[in-house]
Amino acid sequence: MTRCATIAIVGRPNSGKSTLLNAIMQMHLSIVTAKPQTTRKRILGIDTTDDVQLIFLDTPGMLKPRYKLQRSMMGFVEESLDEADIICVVVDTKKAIERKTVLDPLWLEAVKKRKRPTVLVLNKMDAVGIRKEALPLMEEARLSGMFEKAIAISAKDNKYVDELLVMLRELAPEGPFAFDPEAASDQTDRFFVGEFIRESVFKQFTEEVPYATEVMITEFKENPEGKWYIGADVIVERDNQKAIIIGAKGAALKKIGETARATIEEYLGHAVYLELYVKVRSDWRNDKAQLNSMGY
Ligand SMILES: Nc1nc2c(ncn2[C@@H]2O[C@H](COP(=O)(O)OP(=O)(O)OP(=O)(O)O)[C@@H](O)[C@H]2O)c(=O)[nH]1
Ligand SMILES: [Mg+2]
Repeated sequence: MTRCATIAIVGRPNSGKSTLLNAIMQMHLSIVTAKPQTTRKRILGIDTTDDVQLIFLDTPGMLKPRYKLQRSMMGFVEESLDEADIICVVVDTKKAIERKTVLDPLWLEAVKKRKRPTVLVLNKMDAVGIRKEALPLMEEARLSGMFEKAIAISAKDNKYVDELLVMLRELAPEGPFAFDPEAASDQTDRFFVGEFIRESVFKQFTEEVPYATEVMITEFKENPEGKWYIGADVIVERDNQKAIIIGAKGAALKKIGETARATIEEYLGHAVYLELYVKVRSDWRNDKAQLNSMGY
């Protein structure tokens, strides 16, 4: 009999959820940056080992939404929690030690009310000087009665990720596979390519620009003879942001393209010709129709 579980990966922004998904998948599936609120949609990754299939849903970091985009992002979290057989809460351990508690109001109620087997993942243990400092958090977690299991890991260094997988496989209920065992995701190459371009923008700019940027793939042509052609709109909210993205003599945009192209080519296993157009759509983050057209 096979086993199959959908696992929602949730937690604060920047706690390392996407890094964990990538460590599990052993590939760059979900974009990672040093900035919070990198992930905006639900990213699905499938790990099939022998007779157990784990379907991971990486989600945007939980926060109190201030604009419509964030409201939609939190909608993806809620949907993922509803779908999940198992919930994985990822915590930045160093920050939890500073806060002196692992129970975080940003996710506590949303996780509790689902009443699903929940695993606490104390992440970024490599950044915790003295490992013993995490013990009170473990004890607090145990006493809360909220968690089936708890584990201390470093997603970045791929430490104890295998042990976490063993835990999750044991918790997985019996049932048929939901996906082809060879599949890594249900999302399209187009989607991931857009994400890689957004990642490149997040990495290159500070402050508001990355948050005001969205990417839409406009053309995706596979070419059996040579390079594939990919055209994308890089959408910002204001003219001054457009000027920043383009940079002097187009230098900034060129760099965005070069960084993104390297990631895209590695992902697709194919050389691509990437063309980026910068467009202004004023206040798209608060515009329902615009957000809908972007899949939010
Ligand atoms: N030191 C350390 N840093 C980590 C670890 N895991 C993730 N990070 C870093 O934390 C930052 C955020 O990582 P992400 O994986 O993007 O975090 P996230 O929870 O997906 O963030 P959002 O998508 O914004 O909610 C990046 O700079 C990662 O390199 C870890 O185990 N140790
Ligand atoms: Mg993320």
